[in-house]
Amino acid sequence: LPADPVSASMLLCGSASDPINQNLFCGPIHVSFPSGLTLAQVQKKNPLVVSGGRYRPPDCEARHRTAIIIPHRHREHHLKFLLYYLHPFLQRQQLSYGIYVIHQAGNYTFNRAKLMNVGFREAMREEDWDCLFFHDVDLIPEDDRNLYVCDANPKHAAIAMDKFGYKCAAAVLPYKMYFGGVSALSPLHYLKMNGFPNNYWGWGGEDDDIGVRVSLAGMFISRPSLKVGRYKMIKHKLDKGNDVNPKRFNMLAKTRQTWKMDGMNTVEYEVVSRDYLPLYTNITVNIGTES
Ligand code: BGN
Repeated sequence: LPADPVSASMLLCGSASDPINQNLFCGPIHVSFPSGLTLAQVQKKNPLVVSGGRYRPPDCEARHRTAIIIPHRHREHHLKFLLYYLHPFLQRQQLSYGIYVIHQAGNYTFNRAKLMNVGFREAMREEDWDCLFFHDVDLIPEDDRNLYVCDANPKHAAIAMDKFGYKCAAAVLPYKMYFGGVSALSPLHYLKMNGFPNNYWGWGGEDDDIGVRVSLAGMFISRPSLKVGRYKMIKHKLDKGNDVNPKRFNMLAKTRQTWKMDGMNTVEYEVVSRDYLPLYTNITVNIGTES
């Protein structure tokens, strides 16, 4: 490819001689939920974010290209707060980024992991992202040092949540391995584990399945420190259309047999609409029903 004359002359973000890289990181972030916040206000505060929720640092060339994938239905209120915090947070990290909201059409039982598979395919179709953050809509990162870039292994970023008293989830849950909330995988990691399962309908277990896939595919889970991987969860009631999945224990017991036959290689869906909104790309998708 011919060199782009603009970017060729631009300094890599984070270079020692990059003057705007000084004092960007402030460590802990105070997270509260201002009442009356509107998307128009969020937009106004982020003038450099362009159509589809895309951004690139104006004065240096980003070292990383990160896509944020948010599975969604009926959580507009939470999405607004997440965007309010996430846009400035990602800009302080000098990332080139895009935010994708994958909205499940219809009222059939929610399927978080399948929506992530859709997000992966649709985001990669648009751009050569080097890292994907699979992000619950109700989790707000609370520390600027929590870098939204990929590691050599799949990363579990949401390791200390207020709902678990900011303790390591392994100390709170009845099992050691927790991979829920927010995780970061490179496209290679994602394809190596055949993506995520498509058949977990309703709440629970899909994140555990994903965690098991990581190790079945011969990878490890990397984590930030407890101090840095902190998240505040926006309080909410159990969602309609996302009942606890009673089959999750049986399904989890079979991940070793199923992971190669169910995942990115079998995902089927129909994109209903794709809208490049000011703060995010909204992909509404029909993912069918349980077979
Ligand atoms: C676990 C759920 C996860 C959920 C966490 C945190 C299951 C499967 C049986 C082990 N897993 O218990 O899906 O993210 O709680 O809420 O229910």
